[in-house]
Amino acid sequence: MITKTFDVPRIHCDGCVHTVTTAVSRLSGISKVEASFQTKKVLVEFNPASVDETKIREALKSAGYPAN
Ligand SMILES: [Cu+2]
Repeated sequence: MITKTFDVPRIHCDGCVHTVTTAVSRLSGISKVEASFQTKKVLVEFNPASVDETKIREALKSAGYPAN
């Protein structure tokens, strides 16, 4: 497993946290998603054999929350 933290400045409330968590969790190979509106960060634990950073960034972007 790889753990990676993304900076996602558009996260500003629990609704955003829910949207982002759902969008990333939908990908296969994701074992943990922890989003926070206080820090505007999304921690993702994933299996690099199934998914990669690019796919996670695409999922965030298409949900309306592009990562820096
Ligand atoms: Cu929000």
